[in-house]
Amino acid sequence: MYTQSLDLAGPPQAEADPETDRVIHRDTRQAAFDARIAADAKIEPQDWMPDAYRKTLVRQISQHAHSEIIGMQPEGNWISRAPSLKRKAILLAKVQDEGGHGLYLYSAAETLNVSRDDLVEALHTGRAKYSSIFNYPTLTWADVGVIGWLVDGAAIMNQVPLCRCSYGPYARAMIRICKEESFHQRQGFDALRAMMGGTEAQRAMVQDAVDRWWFPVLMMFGPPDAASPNSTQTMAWGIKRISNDDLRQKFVDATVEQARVLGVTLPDPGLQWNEARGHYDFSPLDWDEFRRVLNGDGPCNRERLATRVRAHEEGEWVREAAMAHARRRNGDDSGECDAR
Ligand code: FAQ
Repeated sequence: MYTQSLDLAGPPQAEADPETDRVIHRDTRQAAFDARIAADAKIEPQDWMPDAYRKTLVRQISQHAHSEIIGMQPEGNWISRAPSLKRKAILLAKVQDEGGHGLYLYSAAETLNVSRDDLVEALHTGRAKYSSIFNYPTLTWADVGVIGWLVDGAAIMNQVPLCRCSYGPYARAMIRICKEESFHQRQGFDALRAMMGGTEAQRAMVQDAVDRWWFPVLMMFGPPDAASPNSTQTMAWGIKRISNDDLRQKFVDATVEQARVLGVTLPDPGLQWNEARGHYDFSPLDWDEFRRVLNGDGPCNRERLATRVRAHEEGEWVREAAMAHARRRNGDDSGECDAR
């Protein structure tokens, strides 16, 4: 058990210079923080942390939360058109899970002294990012399977190391999220396998979806390490554990065999086993496209944001009702109910 007492410098000196005192105090706290990071221990909300560490966590966790919430849209689009009751029930549960992930993550971000309203406002005004991948359209039912197989597959590859993140609330949220993401990945693979065992037209539909999603999925891992401004510091802080490029490579290596089992071709003529490296080589990605999508110019950016803002506005009455209920339960609302 550790407490803030770790951070306290001894009793104040009678003649202490407040400026020097503040510096020493800060140095002691910084040293305690550094020691915890070096020992691979968790930082908890009540612990002192450098402002930059807090800011980075708020950025990454909130972007992650926004991605989960916006990520409900591409698949949500297919709930009413799922090909069977079973697929519909599975998809409903999955999309609902993504909403839940957003809520765990907003809660984790709130432990860093930011308000959820401010985070949501940053998303709605375009100040905060969310994952590039959710700005691509779902044109056929096969896209839903491919999102499960490849998008959730990439998300798991990225998120399993985050279960060891140095910030306790984020790490714990990720453990739960990763368990659910593996179900998501498997249901996507299962839906695609069913289609690949179907008609020629169904197989062509799956191949077309794989062709459209493969490269955008590889960009989910972020820019190359050499062009990733945040990686060095976030890795030194134990937030990120594996670099963007290394995760991308792990994902490619794992996915090639899955594509073979499924019977689809990954759309990259440069994809080949490199004996010397012990990894698959793959073609360079189109980072101009990535930048365009991040700057709001992807195929669906405007639609995704407009849908999110509309849902938020239409949900105003639900938030009001929940607040009224909470006030009543706390006994600070003397208003009578119309009906009991
Ligand atoms: N899209 O210096 P780095 C999911 C930004 S959840 C948009 O390398 P960092 C589940 C980055 O923010 C998917 N922006 O940054 C699901 C930074 O911008 P800033 C989301 C991107 O943070 C499945 C700038 O570029 N997962 O799929 C992207 O060290 C199905 C420079 O980049 C997470 O968020 C991108 N792809 O590394 C839901 C996981 N890549 O803020 C529904 C947690 C980079 O400096 C359906 N996040 N940027 O202006 C992370 O692991 C990291 O934040 C990275 C980026 C790896 C995404």
